[in-house]
Amino acid sequence: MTRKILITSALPYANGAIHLGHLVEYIQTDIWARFQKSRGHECHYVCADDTHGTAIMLRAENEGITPEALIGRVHGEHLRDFSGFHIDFDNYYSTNSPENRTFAYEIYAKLKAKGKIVKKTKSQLYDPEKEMFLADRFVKGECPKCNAKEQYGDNCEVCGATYSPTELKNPVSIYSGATPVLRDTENLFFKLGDCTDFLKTWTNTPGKLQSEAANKMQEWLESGLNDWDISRHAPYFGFEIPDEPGKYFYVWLDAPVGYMSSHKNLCYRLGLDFDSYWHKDSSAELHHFIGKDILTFHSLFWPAILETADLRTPSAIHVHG
Ligand code: B3M
Ligand code: ZN
Repeated sequence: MTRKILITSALPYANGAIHLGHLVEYIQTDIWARFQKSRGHECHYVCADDTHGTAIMLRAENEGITPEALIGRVHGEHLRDFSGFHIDFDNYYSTNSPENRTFAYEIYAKLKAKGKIVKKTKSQLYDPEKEMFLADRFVKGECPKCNAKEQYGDNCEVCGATYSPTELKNPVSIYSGATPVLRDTENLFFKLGDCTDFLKTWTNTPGKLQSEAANKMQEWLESGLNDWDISRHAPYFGFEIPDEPGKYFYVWLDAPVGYMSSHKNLCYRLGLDFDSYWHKDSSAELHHFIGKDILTFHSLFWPAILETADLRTPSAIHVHG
């Protein structure tokens, strides 16, 4: 029987070069894709650059160019390096594409219509000189537990403590060196907790995850799932959220949607039936190859979002170290 198989590797960030660590993943995925193709299956291997977020915006600013110019240049560099290693993508696209905007908006509209988006105000660190909110890794200070200096806002590399950036002692913004102030901000959250039963079943379905990955996910599920903050404030390079001026989708909301967009763009070029792969009861297979650091995004947030948006969920997530 001919299987329909869609294969992806994680989308590399568009703020730096491909290195050997990346190739661990692309080469193994490429081997698997070639194997499935050689067996005569209808098989496509798609990927894209992950182009949004603060890091890319600031990198462009430092280079004195627009984010669009930066991601355009990096796209060329990534393609050159992948083809140099014979990584044979059927499509290599970009998350800053019209398809990706359309899908991100459609999925968000669906989540909202189902009452799964809520607004909440939280207190966040703000750089008064740069006039922007600071993500966890953009503030440094002293660890609240062991007082080690020069630690990021999410965890301490000396004692391993995890904390929120507001707990850092003597915090400074890594952009301007200014002392951040606390500001209330209204953010949009996806009610991930409502998907707990679905995710318990999904992560334990044989074949979805390796047992080590499934076990790791049980820890998250047992400790309870928090609502997921999917919005970021301007200035931000990404897609502005419909009817929410000044708020943008957090890069991790539209990044996995990039798998769909790259596939959609391929289907358009080859005249293939995109919906037959992505509708809720599709018998086509969807395989994601990823590194372990991004497991939660692929085995919790992504299936939860697909399920809530009435789309198919992944057949399997293949995780490497
Ligand atoms: N760009 C993070 C990373 O490269 C991220 C992957 C996106 S996959 C949808 O580790
Ligand atoms: Zn510490």
